Amino acid sequence: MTDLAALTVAIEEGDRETAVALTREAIEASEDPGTILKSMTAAMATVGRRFEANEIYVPEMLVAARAMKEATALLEPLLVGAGYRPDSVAVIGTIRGDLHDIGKNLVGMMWKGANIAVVDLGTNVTPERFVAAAREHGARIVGVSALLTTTMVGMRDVVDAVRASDLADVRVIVGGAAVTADYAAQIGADGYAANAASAVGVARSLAGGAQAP
Ligand code: B12
Repeated sequence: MTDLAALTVAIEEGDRETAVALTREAIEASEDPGTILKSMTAAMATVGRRFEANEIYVPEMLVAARAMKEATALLEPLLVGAGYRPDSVAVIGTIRGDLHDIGKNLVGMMWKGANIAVVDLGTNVTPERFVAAAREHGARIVGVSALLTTTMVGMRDVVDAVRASDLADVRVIVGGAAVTADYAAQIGADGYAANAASAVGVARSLAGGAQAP
């Protein structure tokens, strides 16, 4: 059995090599991907707490995030699964001014795993780009991520831009550590999910069985 506690520590310490090796080992040992993922996200929670307590600074947070990204990339094929046939399309991105993308990437992976085609716009995405990409790809879902209290206010602009466009069937789902269900309701978003697993149910119910073009 893989030492998943050691995986958590490796990510916290930004030890990419160990994090990747332990993730490979866990996958080869057929550990449940959800359990592996939990041990990774636990590391990010600790890193956040330590940053807040001024025990670590941005560089340490950055190396931890890099270790996390490399390790989660190995999990993607397992989370997405084989025989992927999309039945709706989502565009997803991190809001303008915000560079955090780990949570957004996980939501994208879970959506792909749920047969939703995902167009990932990356980070620092303007409302106009969300709308243009949704139109271009015939998306039913626009997923917006924000991790900062200073950037989450921009989510309202995405909702407003979608409403002001000709995309009447597009539903906006918001999430990210800074966002709450109350805030989502306040800005008029159609959906909110606190984590990548619950984002699947929310997207499915809002996509309403629309077919990919
Ligand atoms: C890693 C990290 C970084 C990395 C990001 C690297 C990367 N590629 O993402 C780096 C070092 C770059 C960084 C920079 C900064 N960071 Co930072 N960062 C973090 C940290 C430690 C972890 C975030 C993370 O990846 N979590 C793990 C993922 C899995 O969780 P998640 O993002 O919340 O996503 C889940 C849910 O929220 C949800 N979700 C997420 N997105 C979406 C989208 C949709 C549509 C849905 C439905 C759901 C959903 O599902 C996800 C999976 O379950 C957090 C602390 C924390 N606990 O959040 C601070 C944190 C977010 N950062 C913080 C700060 C202050 C900063 C900086 C301003 C620091 C600085 N002084 O420069 C900069 C800002 C840079 C910028 N312009 O964006 C603060 C924010 C405070 C606030 N409330 O505004 C935090 C909370 C740390 C703290 N406790 O103070 N950071």
